[in-house]
Amino acid sequence: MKEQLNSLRAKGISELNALNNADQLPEWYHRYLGRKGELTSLLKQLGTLSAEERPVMGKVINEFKQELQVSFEQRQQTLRENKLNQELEIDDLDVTLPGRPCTTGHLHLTTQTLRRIYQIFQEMGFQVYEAPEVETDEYNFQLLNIPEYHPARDMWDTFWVDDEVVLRTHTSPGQIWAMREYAPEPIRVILPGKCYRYEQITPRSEHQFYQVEGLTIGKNIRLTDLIGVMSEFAHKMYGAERKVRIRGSYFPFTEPSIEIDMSCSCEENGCRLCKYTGWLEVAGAGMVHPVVLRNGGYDPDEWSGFAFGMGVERPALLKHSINDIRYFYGNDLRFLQQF
Ligand code: FA5
Repeated sequence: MKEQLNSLRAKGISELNALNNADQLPEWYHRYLGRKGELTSLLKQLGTLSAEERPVMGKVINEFKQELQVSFEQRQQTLRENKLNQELEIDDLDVTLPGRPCTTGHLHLTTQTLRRIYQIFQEMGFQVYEAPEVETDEYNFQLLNIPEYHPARDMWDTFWVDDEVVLRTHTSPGQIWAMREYAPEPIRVILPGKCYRYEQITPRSEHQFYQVEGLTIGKNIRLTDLIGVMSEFAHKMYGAERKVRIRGSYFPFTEPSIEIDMSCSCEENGCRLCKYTGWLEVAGAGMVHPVVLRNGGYDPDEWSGFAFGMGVERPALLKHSINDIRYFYGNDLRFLQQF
């Protein structure tokens, strides 16, 4: 058995030293030190020895096992170091090179525009009020004086969740939420939020966009107050040189109703964005309809108010001379990084 052991040692160590790749190590380990390896089969033969020889040979085999184990670990270490050195040579890694700079992110143009709008209206005494993004038919239409089957529903191409629930098509239902919370006190709020419409995507229209609604309720509020607030907003947002145009319009929840246009950044030369008219509609507005005042809990004989609903992306288009609203949701960093 001693001879067997000596030849196994010589063979094991020479094979171990001949390995030149760390991937070959597990196979060597199984062959010599594994549960079914050559050393284990030698240990199994101990039972055939006499009682005096058995402890002596057992000790020799254990010492041999430890020797193989240590040799294995040393070889493993050497091969791993060789492999690392080879990789470093091949990769030609220069650890002294400076790292690539990380660019810091910034607010999306829509958020920047929203914050500027908040700031301007805050300076005029408006508070921000948030209303739900998923609405009922009742709030999105009926309480705004748009009953079922009313032809004015065609003004808003609607995403229906079910027969009763819609993704809000405008921020105007927030008027009812605010009135029902504040009645019978005066109100001066803006209601920002995302709106959804099942409509054709074009350079000026998205199916998902932001609006900021404004609502003022008080005694003796007039249309001239609305025009004053909108003109102040336009001049603070775009500068005094930008022209504002007021047109008569129709909304079921305001009477009278108007629409507010801004002169386009193409400076009346005409472009796709303004459909070559030189003007872009940015808001609908008007005096709150008596039916809506009543639905909100205010007596129309005593109270009056104005409301407006403006887009957010369209004012940003005008401010930065961008000619297509689709860039806002395209997530193209070459566009976003410019702002
Ligand atoms: C309304 O949504 C009314 N609720 C506005 C209103 C509020 C009137 C209060 C009276 C009183 P309109 O559909 O015109 O109106 O939309 C208002 C503004 O939202 C538009 O002027 C435009 O700036 C923006 N807007 C509307 N549709 C889109 C769209 N598809 N993509 C981008 N912006 C849009």
